[in-house]
Amino acid sequence: MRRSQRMVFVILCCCLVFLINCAKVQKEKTPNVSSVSSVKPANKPVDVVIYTGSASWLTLENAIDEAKTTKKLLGAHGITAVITDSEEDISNWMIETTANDVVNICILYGVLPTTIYTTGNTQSEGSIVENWIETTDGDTILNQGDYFGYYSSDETPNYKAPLQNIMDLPNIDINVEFFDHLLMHVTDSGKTLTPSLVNFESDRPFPIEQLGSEWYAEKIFASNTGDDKGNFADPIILRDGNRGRLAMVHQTHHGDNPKGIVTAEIIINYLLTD
Ligand SMILES: [Ca+2]
Ligand SMILES: [Ca+2]
Ligand SMILES: [Ca+2]
Repeated sequence: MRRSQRMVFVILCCCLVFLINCAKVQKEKTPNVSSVSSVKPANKPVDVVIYTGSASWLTLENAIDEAKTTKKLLGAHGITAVITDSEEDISNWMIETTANDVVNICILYGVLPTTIYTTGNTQSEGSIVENWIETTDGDTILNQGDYFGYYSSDETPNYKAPLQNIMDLPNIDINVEFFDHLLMHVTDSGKTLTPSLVNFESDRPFPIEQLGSEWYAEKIFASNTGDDKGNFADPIILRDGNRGRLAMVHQTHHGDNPKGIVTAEIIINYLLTD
């Protein structure tokens, strides 16, 4: 072989090696579609998020235990739930699931994260949580322990205004001064939908007669009369016309209640049934 022919041969060999290497790298960069999609199924947001960053009227340890119980029972029914102590997770997920045509549920333990409702009641309108429940998704805040929204996650008391601002009912008041230890009797709906619910003393039973505008008692699981005609109820699901919901479940002052199980039953047998 002449010197010039050898040079051409060497150059061709180099080009061939280069192209083979390029092909290899390209192949390695190509994602395995089936394995990616099996890890994140269609990027669907989770159904239920449970906030355990802080709690009021139950210890944080107790709240985490109840959260784990709820998550485990939901998981057994194919309902996805995430437990998080991150306020940012709550707001990001809430923005993601606002008006997505799916019922989503946020479980709180007596404390409202500042990321979805600012401290100091400066958001009488337009908070992330109010926007979230004002669509026809049927999205639901489910509160356990202290009066819904009474404390903010930075430990500032917001008192009764969050409930008033979020419901757009300026006088709504759970009458904290008068109704500690009010006995709740399980209703027929409660017996059917929440078999783990037993009669108990509620410290913040919801005063049904104060409902106004389009809010109504969608489902009463226990009340002071044991039926839908009582003046006070807990657990209860309140609904804003055909929009979102507030559920109050075992609003008790360190009460020894089956909070995690009853919450799971309400979600499985009522809110996310189908
Ligand atoms: Ca939604
Ligand atoms: Ca509003
Ligand atoms: Ca408002």
